[in-house]
Amino acid sequence: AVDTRPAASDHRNLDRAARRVLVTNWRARATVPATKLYPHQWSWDSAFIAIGLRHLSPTRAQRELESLFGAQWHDGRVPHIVFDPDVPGDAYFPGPGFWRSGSANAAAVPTSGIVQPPAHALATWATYRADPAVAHVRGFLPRMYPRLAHWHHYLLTRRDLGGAGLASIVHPWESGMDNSPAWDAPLSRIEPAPPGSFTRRDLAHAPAAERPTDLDYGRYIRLASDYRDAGYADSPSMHAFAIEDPLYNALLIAGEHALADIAAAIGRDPAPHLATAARLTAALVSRLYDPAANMFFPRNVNTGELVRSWSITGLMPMIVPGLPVARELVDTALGNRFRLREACPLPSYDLTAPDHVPGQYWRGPGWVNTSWLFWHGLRLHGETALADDLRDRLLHRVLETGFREYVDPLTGTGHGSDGFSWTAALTLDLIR
Ligand code: 2M8
Repeated sequence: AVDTRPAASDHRNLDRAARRVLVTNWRARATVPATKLYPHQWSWDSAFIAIGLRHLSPTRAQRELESLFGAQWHDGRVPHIVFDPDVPGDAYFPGPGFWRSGSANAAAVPTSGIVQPPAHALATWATYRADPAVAHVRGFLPRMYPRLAHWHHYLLTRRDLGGAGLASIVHPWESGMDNSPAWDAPLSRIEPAPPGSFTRRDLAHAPAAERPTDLDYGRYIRLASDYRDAGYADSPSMHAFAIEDPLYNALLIAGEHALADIAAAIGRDPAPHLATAARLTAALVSRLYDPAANMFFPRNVNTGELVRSWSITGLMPMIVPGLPVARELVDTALGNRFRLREACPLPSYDLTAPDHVPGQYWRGPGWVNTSWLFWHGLRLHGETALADDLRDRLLHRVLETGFREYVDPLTGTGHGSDGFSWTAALTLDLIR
Protein backbone atom coordinates (compact mmCIF):
# COMPACT_ATOMS: atom_id res chain seq x y z
CA ALA A 1 0.00 0.00 0.00
CA VAL A 2 1.18 3.53 -0.76
CA ASP A 3 1.78 5.62 2.34
CA THR A 4 -0.41 8.71 1.87
CA ARG A 5 0.39 10.30 5.20
CA PRO A 6 1.82 13.77 4.61
CA ALA A 7 5.04 14.46 6.51
CA ALA A 8 5.20 17.05 9.27
CA SER A 9 6.96 19.51 6.97
CA ASP A 10 4.15 19.08 4.43
CA HIS A 11 1.69 19.95 7.17
CA ARG A 12 3.60 23.14 7.90
CA ASN A 13 3.50 24.16 4.21
CA LEU A 14 -0.18 23.29 3.90
CA ASP A 15 -0.96 25.21 7.05
CA ARG A 16 0.84 28.29 5.77
CA ALA A 17 -0.80 28.10 2.34
CA ALA A 18 -4.28 27.58 3.84
CA ARG A 19 -3.83 30.64 6.06
CA ARG A 20 -2.84 32.67 2.98
CA VAL A 21 -6.09 31.70 1.22
CA LEU A 22 -8.18 32.77 4.20
CA VAL A 23 -6.32 36.05 4.59
CA THR A 24 -6.71 36.80 0.85
CA ASN A 25 -10.43 35.98 0.89
CA TRP A 26 -11.25 37.99 4.05
CA ARG A 27 -13.23 41.19 3.39
CA ALA A 28 -14.25 43.82 5.95
CA ARG A 29 -16.65 41.61 7.92
CA ALA A 30 -16.53 38.12 6.42
CA THR A 31 -14.77 35.75 4.04
CA VAL A 32 -15.80 35.27 0.40
CA PRO A 33 -15.90 31.63 -0.80
CA ALA A 34 -13.68 32.54 -3.80
CA THR A 35 -12.54 35.92 -5.10
CA LYS A 36 -14.07 35.85 -8.60
CA LEU A 37 -16.88 33.29 -8.77
CA TYR A 38 -18.41 34.05 -5.36
CA PRO A 39 -17.60 37.66 -4.33
CA HIS A 40 -20.08 37.91 -1.39
CA GLN A 41 -20.72 36.08 1.90
CA TRP A 42 -22.40 32.65 1.66
CA SER A 43 -24.24 31.10 4.57
CA TRP A 44 -22.94 27.56 4.96
CA ASP A 45 -19.53 28.54 3.60
CA SER A 46 -19.19 30.92 6.56
CA ALA A 47 -19.93 28.06 8.96
CA PHE A 48 -17.16 25.86 7.47
CA ILE A 49 -14.83 28.86 7.22
CA ALA A 50 -15.33 29.64 10.93
CA ILE A 51 -14.41 26.04 11.79
CA GLY A 52 -11.00 26.66 10.17
CA LEU A 53 -10.58 30.34 11.05
CA ARG A 54 -10.90 29.51 14.76
CA HIS A 55 -7.37 28.07 14.57
CA LEU A 56 -6.02 31.23 12.97
CA SER A 57 -8.02 33.92 14.77
CA PRO A 58 -10.86 32.95 17.15
CA THR A 59 -12.10 36.55 17.09
CA ARG A 60 -12.30 36.59 13.32
CA ALA A 61 -14.13 33.24 13.34
CA GLN A 62 -16.68 34.72 15.73
CA ARG A 63 -17.09 37.79 13.53
CA GLU A 64 -17.62 35.57 10.48
CA LEU A 65 -20.69 34.05 12.14
CA GLU A 66 -21.87 37.28 13.75
CA SER A 67 -21.82 39.18 10.45
CA LEU A 68 -23.93 36.46 8.80
CA PHE A 69 -26.48 36.57 11.61
CA GLY A 70 -26.43 40.38 11.42
CA ALA A 71 -28.34 39.87 8.15
CA GLN A 72 -30.85 37.41 9.66
CA TRP A 73 -34.42 38.17 8.62
CA HIS A 74 -37.16 39.20 11.06
CA ASP A 75 -38.82 35.80 10.45
CA GLY A 76 -35.66 33.98 11.58
CA ARG A 77 -34.32 32.81 8.23
CA VAL A 78 -30.61 33.20 7.58
CA PRO A 79 -30.21 34.19 3.92
CA HIS A 80 -27.94 32.12 1.71
CA ILE A 81 -26.05 35.18 0.43
CA VAL A 82 -25.25 38.44 2.22
CA PHE A 83 -24.27 40.93 -0.48
CA ASP A 84 -21.23 43.14 -0.08
CA PRO A 85 -22.39 46.69 -0.89
CA ASP A 86 -18.86 47.52 -2.12
CA VAL A 87 -19.06 44.89 -4.88
CA PRO A 88 -20.85 45.96 -8.12
CA GLY A 89 -24.43 44.63 -8.26
CA ASP A 90 -23.80 42.73 -11.50
CA ALA A 91 -20.64 40.89 -10.31
CA TYR A 92 -22.73 37.87 -9.36
CA PHE A 93 -26.03 36.61 -10.71
CA PRO A 94 -28.63 36.64 -9.24
CA GLY A 95 -27.59 39.77 -7.33
CA PRO A 96 -29.34 42.08 -4.86
CA GLY A 97 -31.53 43.62 -7.59
CA PHE A 98 -33.04 40.20 -8.28
CA TRP A 99 -33.82 39.20 -4.69
CA ARG A 100 -35.09 42.61 -3.46
CA SER A 101 -34.80 41.81 0.23
CA GLY A 102 -35.60 45.42 1.25
CA SER A 103 -36.00 45.75 4.99
CA ALA A 104 -36.40 42.01 5.67
CA ASN A 105 -33.59 42.36 8.24
CA ALA A 106 -33.14 45.10 10.82
CA ALA A 107 -30.00 46.51 9.19
CA ALA A 108 -31.57 46.45 5.69
CA VAL A 109 -28.44 44.66 4.45
CA PRO A 110 -29.18 43.34 0.93
CA THR A 111 -29.45 39.53 0.90
CA SER A 112 -30.96 36.66 -1.05
CA GLY A 113 -34.30 35.24 0.17
CA ILE A 114 -33.55 31.52 0.25
CA VAL A 115 -31.51 29.62 2.82
CA GLN A 116 -28.71 27.01 2.99
CA PRO A 117 -27.89 23.99 5.20
CA PRO A 118 -27.89 24.92 8.92
CA ALA A 119 -24.24 24.22 9.82
CA HIS A 120 -24.09 27.31 12.04
CA ALA A 121 -24.83 25.98 15.53
CA LEU A 122 -22.18 23.30 15.02
CA ALA A 123 -19.72 25.97 13.87
CA THR A 124 -20.62 28.31 16.73
CA TRP A 125 -19.96 25.65 19.35
CA ALA A 126 -16.67 24.62 17.69
CA THR A 127 -15.61 28.28 17.45
CA TYR A 128 -16.43 28.87 21.10
CA ARG A 129 -14.43 25.83 22.22
CA ALA A 130 -11.34 27.06 20.36
CA ASP A 131 -11.00 29.98 22.79
CA PRO A 132 -13.69 30.18 25.49
CA ALA A 133 -11.95 33.10 27.22
CA VAL A 134 -12.04 35.39 24.18
CA ALA A 135 -15.60 34.27 23.41
CA HIS A 136 -16.61 35.09 26.96
CA VAL A 137 -15.15 38.60 26.84
CA ARG A 138 -16.94 39.28 23.55
CA GLY A 139 -20.25 37.82 24.80
CA PHE A 140 -20.21 35.50 21.79
CA LEU A 141 -22.48 32.69 23.02
CA PRO A 142 -25.14 34.88 24.70
CA ARG A 143 -25.35 36.89 21.47
CA MET A 144 -25.46 33.90 19.12
CA TYR A 145 -27.80 31.65 21.09
CA PRO A 146 -31.12 33.53 20.54
CA ARG A 147 -30.28 34.06 16.88
CA LEU A 148 -29.48 30.40 16.30
CA ALA A 149 -32.62 29.36 18.17
CA HIS A 150 -34.71 31.74 16.02
CA TRP A 151 -33.12 30.32 12.85
CA HIS A 152 -33.87 26.73 13.83
CA HIS A 153 -37.39 27.74 14.85
CA TYR A 154 -38.02 29.10 11.34
CA LEU A 155 -36.90 25.78 9.85
CA LEU A 156 -38.84 23.67 12.34
CA THR A 157 -42.11 25.55 11.83
CA ARG A 158 -42.44 27.40 8.51
CA ARG A 159 -40.38 24.83 6.67
CA ASP A 160 -42.13 21.76 8.05
CA LEU A 161 -43.95 21.41 4.73
CA GLY A 162 -44.31 17.62 5.01
CA GLY A 163 -45.93 17.84 8.45
CA ALA A 164 -43.67 15.21 10.04
CA GLY A 165 -41.26 17.59 11.76
CA LEU A 166 -38.45 17.58 9.17
CA ALA A 167 -37.45 20.82 7.39
CA SER A 168 -37.98 21.07 3.62
CA ILE A 169 -35.81 22.86 1.12
CA VAL A 170 -37.68 24.76 -1.58
CA HIS A 171 -34.88 25.39 -4.09
CA PRO A 172 -31.86 23.30 -5.23
CA TRP A 173 -29.57 26.15 -4.11
CA GLU A 174 -30.88 25.59 -0.57
CA SER A 175 -29.37 22.10 -0.54
CA GLY A 176 -25.87 23.49 -1.15
CA MET A 177 -25.52 20.65 -3.72
CA ASP A 178 -27.09 22.68 -6.49
CA ASN A 179 -27.20 20.38 -9.54
CA SER A 180 -27.11 17.05 -7.71
CA PRO A 181 -28.72 14.31 -9.84
CA ALA A 182 -31.10 13.87 -6.90
CA TRP A 183 -32.90 17.06 -7.97
CA ASP A 184 -33.28 16.10 -11.66
CA ALA A 185 -36.66 14.40 -11.30
CA PRO A 186 -38.30 16.93 -8.95
CA LEU A 187 -36.93 19.79 -11.10
CA SER A 188 -38.18 18.30 -14.36
CA ARG A 189 -41.70 19.54 -13.67
CA ILE A 190 -40.57 23.19 -13.35
CA GLU A 191 -41.13 25.41 -16.39
CA PRO A 192 -37.76 27.16 -16.96
CA ALA A 193 -37.52 30.96 -17.16
CA PRO A 194 -36.93 31.96 -20.82
CA PRO A 195 -33.18 31.76 -21.72
CA GLY A 196 -33.01 35.44 -22.82
CA SER A 197 -34.51 36.74 -19.57
CA PHE A 198 -31.29 36.58 -17.51
CA THR A 199 -27.51 36.64 -17.91
CA ARG A 200 -25.31 34.15 -16.05
CA ARG A 201 -22.08 35.51 -14.56
CA ASP A 202 -20.60 32.23 -13.36
CA LEU A 203 -19.50 31.20 -16.87
CA ALA A 204 -17.06 34.12 -16.96
CA HIS A 205 -15.08 32.40 -14.18
CA ALA A 206 -15.53 28.64 -14.69
CA PRO A 207 -15.81 26.32 -17.73
CA ALA A 208 -19.42 25.55 -18.71
CA ALA A 209 -18.73 21.80 -18.54
CA GLU A 210 -17.96 22.12 -14.82
CA ARG A 211 -21.12 24.11 -13.98
CA PRO A 212 -24.91 23.60 -14.05
CA THR A 213 -26.53 23.81 -17.51
CA ASP A 214 -28.55 26.75 -18.89
CA LEU A 215 -31.69 24.64 -18.51
CA ASP A 216 -30.86 24.13 -14.80
CA TYR A 217 -30.38 27.88 -14.41
CA GLY A 218 -33.71 28.58 -16.15
CA ARG A 219 -35.41 26.41 -13.54
CA TYR A 220 -33.42 27.90 -10.63
CA ILE A 221 -34.50 31.39 -11.74
CA ARG A 222 -38.15 30.40 -12.18
CA LEU A 223 -38.31 28.90 -8.66
CA ALA A 224 -36.51 31.85 -7.06
CA SER A 225 -38.62 34.52 -8.80
CA ASP A 226 -41.88 32.70 -7.95
CA TYR A 227 -40.81 32.57 -4.29
CA ARG A 228 -39.82 36.25 -4.34
CA ASP A 229 -43.07 37.30 -6.03
CA ALA A 230 -45.03 35.46 -3.33
CA GLY A 231 -43.25 37.59 -0.71
CA TYR A 232 -41.06 34.62 0.37
CA ALA A 233 -44.12 33.03 2.00
CA ASP A 234 -43.90 29.36 2.95
CA SER A 235 -46.89 27.08 2.66
CA PRO A 236 -47.11 23.46 1.57
CA SER A 237 -49.27 24.30 -1.45
CA MET A 238 -47.14 27.06 -2.95
CA HIS A 239 -43.80 25.29 -3.40
CA ALA A 240 -43.41 23.47 -6.71
CA PHE A 241 -40.12 22.08 -5.37
CA ALA A 242 -40.21 20.82 -1.77
CA ILE A 243 -37.78 18.20 -0.53
CA GLU A 244 -36.86 16.69 2.84
CA ASP A 245 -33.13 16.39 2.33
CA PRO A 246 -30.97 14.08 4.51
CA LEU A 247 -27.94 16.41 4.69
CA TYR A 248 -30.11 19.42 5.54
CA ASN A 249 -31.94 17.65 8.34
CA ALA A 250 -28.82 15.92 9.66
CA LEU A 251 -27.19 19.33 10.12
CA LEU A 252 -30.33 20.62 11.81
CA ILE A 253 -30.24 17.70 14.27
CA ALA A 254 -26.49 18.02 14.92
CA GLY A 255 -27.21 21.74 15.34
CA GLU A 256 -29.86 21.07 18.00
CA HIS A 257 -27.28 19.00 19.91
CA ALA A 258 -24.85 21.92 19.62
CA LEU A 259 -27.59 24.33 20.78
CA ALA A 260 -28.07 22.12 23.85
CA ASP A 261 -24.33 22.49 24.63
CA ILE A 262 -24.50 26.24 24.04
CA ALA A 263 -27.60 26.58 26.23
CA ALA A 264 -25.93 24.68 29.06
CA ALA A 265 -22.78 26.84 28.76
CA ILE A 266 -24.80 30.04 29.28
CA GLY A 267 -27.00 28.71 32.06
CA ARG A 268 -30.08 27.95 29.94
CA ASP A 269 -32.03 24.70 29.79
CA PRO A 270 -30.59 22.28 27.21
CA ALA A 271 -33.49 19.81 27.51
CA PRO A 272 -35.81 21.27 24.81
CA HIS A 273 -33.00 21.05 22.23
CA LEU A 274 -32.24 17.45 23.12
CA ALA A 275 -35.94 16.61 22.85
CA THR A 276 -36.13 18.25 19.42
CA ALA A 277 -33.02 16.35 18.30
CA ALA A 278 -34.51 13.03 19.44
CA ARG A 279 -37.84 13.73 17.72
CA LEU A 280 -36.12 14.74 14.46
CA THR A 281 -33.75 11.77 14.53
CA ALA A 282 -36.73 9.40 14.76
CA ALA A 283 -38.43 11.23 11.85
CA LEU A 284 -35.22 11.21 9.78
CA VAL A 285 -34.84 7.45 10.14
CA SER A 286 -38.50 6.58 9.67
CA ARG A 287 -39.05 8.87 6.66
CA LEU A 288 -35.75 8.96 4.79
CA TYR A 289 -33.89 5.73 5.59
CA ASP A 290 -34.24 2.67 3.39
CA PRO A 291 -33.08 -0.41 5.35
CA ALA A 292 -32.93 -2.53 2.18
CA ALA A 293 -30.41 -0.08 0.67
CA ASN A 294 -28.52 0.94 3.85
CA MET A 295 -28.95 4.51 2.65
CA PHE A 296 -30.89 7.70 3.29
CA PHE A 297 -32.75 9.23 0.35
CA PRO A 298 -34.40 12.65 -0.07
CA ARG A 299 -38.22 12.68 0.05
CA ASN A 300 -40.17 14.65 -2.54
CA VAL A 301 -42.87 16.24 -0.39
CA ASN A 302 -45.11 16.98 -3.40
CA THR A 303 -45.30 13.34 -4.53
CA GLY A 304 -44.61 11.66 -1.18
CA GLU A 305 -41.93 9.49 -2.83
CA LEU A 306 -38.28 8.90 -1.99
CA VAL A 307 -35.82 10.10 -4.65
CA ARG A 308 -33.65 7.00 -5.09
CA SER A 309 -30.50 8.80 -6.15
CA TRP A 310 -27.21 7.67 -4.57
CA SER A 311 -25.90 11.12 -3.75
CA ILE A 312 -23.53 12.07 -0.94
CA THR A 313 -26.49 13.61 0.91
CA GLY A 314 -27.63 10.08 1.82
CA LEU A 315 -24.44 9.42 3.83
CA MET A 316 -24.52 12.69 5.75
CA PRO A 317 -26.75 11.53 8.65
CA MET A 318 -23.46 10.06 9.88
CA ILE A 319 -23.05 13.39 11.75
CA VAL A 320 -26.13 12.73 13.91
CA PRO A 321 -25.17 11.78 17.48
CA GLY A 322 -26.69 8.42 18.44
CA LEU A 323 -27.79 7.58 14.88
CA PRO A 324 -28.99 3.96 15.11
CA VAL A 325 -27.77 3.04 11.57
CA ALA A 326 -24.25 4.53 11.53
CA ARG A 327 -22.57 1.15 10.90
CA GLU A 328 -24.84 0.53 7.91
CA LEU A 329 -23.85 3.91 6.42
CA VAL A 330 -20.17 3.03 6.85
CA ASP A 331 -20.80 -0.20 4.90
CA THR A 332 -22.43 1.80 2.10
CA ALA A 333 -19.53 4.28 2.07
CA LEU A 334 -17.05 1.39 1.80
CA GLY A 335 -18.94 -0.12 -1.16
CA ASN A 336 -18.46 0.45 -4.92
CA ARG A 337 -20.59 3.55 -5.12
CA PHE A 338 -18.44 5.72 -2.82
CA ARG A 339 -15.22 3.68 -2.28
CA LEU A 340 -14.36 5.33 1.04
CA ARG A 341 -10.91 3.69 1.15
CA GLU A 342 -9.72 5.02 -2.23
CA ALA A 343 -11.89 7.82 -3.60
CA CYS A 344 -10.92 11.19 -2.18
CA PRO A 345 -12.63 13.50 -1.44
CA LEU A 346 -15.71 11.31 -1.15
CA PRO A 347 -17.61 11.51 -4.47
CA SER A 348 -20.70 13.71 -4.49
CA TYR A 349 -22.50 11.05 -6.53
CA ASP A 350 -22.47 7.28 -7.12
CA LEU A 351 -19.24 6.27 -8.92
CA THR A 352 -21.07 3.39 -10.64
CA ALA A 353 -23.95 5.49 -12.06
CA PRO A 354 -23.93 5.94 -15.84
CA ASP A 355 -24.50 9.69 -15.37
CA HIS A 356 -21.64 10.17 -12.86
CA VAL A 357 -19.47 13.03 -14.22
CA PRO A 358 -16.20 13.27 -12.24
CA GLY A 359 -15.51 16.95 -13.06
CA GLN A 360 -19.00 18.46 -13.04
CA TYR A 361 -19.87 20.28 -9.84
CA TRP A 362 -22.27 18.24 -7.65
CA ARG A 363 -22.69 15.41 -10.19
CA GLY A 364 -19.61 13.38 -9.26
CA PRO A 365 -16.58 15.31 -7.98
CA GLY A 366 -15.46 15.13 -4.37
CA TRP A 367 -15.86 18.15 -2.10
CA VAL A 368 -13.88 18.77 1.07
CA ASN A 369 -16.87 19.99 3.11
CA THR A 370 -18.96 16.82 2.75
CA SER A 371 -15.84 14.70 3.30
CA TRP A 372 -15.07 16.70 6.44
CA LEU A 373 -18.63 16.06 7.67
CA PHE A 374 -18.25 12.32 7.05
CA TRP A 375 -14.88 12.37 8.84
CA HIS A 376 -16.53 14.16 11.76
CA GLY A 377 -19.28 11.50 11.76
CA LEU A 378 -16.80 8.63 11.67
CA ARG A 379 -15.12 10.03 14.78
CA LEU A 380 -18.46 10.59 16.47
CA HIS A 381 -19.36 6.93 15.98
CA GLY A 382 -16.01 5.55 17.12
CA GLU A 383 -14.71 4.63 13.63
CA THR A 384 -11.31 6.11 14.47
CA ALA A 385 -9.15 4.11 12.06
CA LEU A 386 -11.36 4.95 9.06
CA ALA A 387 -11.52 8.59 10.20
CA ASP A 388 -7.73 8.89 10.49
CA ASP A 389 -7.22 7.26 7.12
CA LEU A 390 -9.73 9.60 5.46
CA ARG A 391 -8.07 12.63 7.06
CA ASP A 392 -4.60 11.57 5.87
CA ARG A 393 -5.80 11.02 2.32
CA LEU A 394 -7.70 14.33 2.26
CA LEU A 395 -4.57 16.21 3.35
CA HIS A 396 -2.52 14.35 0.78
CA ARG A 397 -5.05 15.24 -1.93
CA VAL A 398 -5.03 18.93 -1.05
CA LEU A 399 -1.23 18.89 -1.01
CA GLU A 400 -1.24 17.52 -4.59
CA THR A 401 -4.18 19.49 -5.99
CA GLY A 402 -4.31 22.74 -4.02
CA PHE A 403 -7.35 24.38 -2.44
CA ARG A 404 -9.73 23.61 -5.29
CA GLU A 405 -13.51 23.87 -5.09
CA TYR A 406 -14.05 20.25 -6.23
CA VAL A 407 -11.87 17.39 -7.35
CA ASP A 408 -12.13 14.24 -9.47
CA PRO A 409 -12.26 11.70 -6.63
CA LEU A 410 -10.23 9.03 -8.46
CA THR A 411 -7.63 10.97 -10.49
CA GLY A 412 -7.27 13.99 -8.18
CA THR A 413 -7.72 16.50 -11.03
CA GLY A 414 -8.92 19.82 -9.56
CA HIS A 415 -11.97 21.71 -10.85
CA GLY A 416 -13.95 24.91 -10.22
CA SER A 417 -12.35 27.76 -8.28
CA ASP A 418 -8.83 27.74 -6.91
CA GLY A 419 -8.09 29.37 -3.55
CA PHE A 420 -11.47 28.09 -2.33
CA SER A 421 -12.14 29.16 1.24
CA TRP A 422 -13.82 26.13 2.83
CA THR A 423 -11.23 23.80 1.31
CA ALA A 424 -8.51 25.87 2.98
CA ALA A 425 -10.42 26.30 6.26
CA LEU A 426 -11.26 22.63 6.69
CA THR A 427 -7.70 21.68 5.76
CA LEU A 428 -6.54 23.83 8.67
CA ASP A 429 -8.97 21.97 10.91
CA LEU A 430 -7.88 18.52 9.66
CA ILE A 431 -4.22 19.33 10.33
CA ARG A 432 -5.03 19.96 14.01
C1 2M8 B 1 -22.42 27.02 -4.97
O1 2M8 B 1 -23.69 27.64 -5.12
C2 2M8 B 1 -23.88 28.97 -5.61
C3 2M8 B 1 -25.35 29.32 -5.40
O2 2M8 B 1 -25.59 29.38 -4.02
C4 2M8 B 1 -23.56 29.16 -7.07
O3 2M8 B 1 -23.34 28.17 -7.79
O4 2M8 B 1 -23.50 30.31 -7.51
C5 2M8 B 1 -22.65 25.74 -4.13
O5 2M8 B 1 -21.53 24.87 -4.23
C6 2M8 B 1 -22.94 26.09 -2.69
O6 2M8 B 1 -22.97 24.94 -1.90
C7 2M8 B 1 -21.90 27.07 -2.13
O7 2M8 B 1 -22.31 27.47 -0.85
C8 2M8 B 1 -21.72 28.29 -3.04
C9 2M8 B 1 -20.54 29.17 -2.58
O8 2M8 B 1 -19.39 28.40 -2.36
O9 2M8 B 1 -21.45 27.87 -4.38
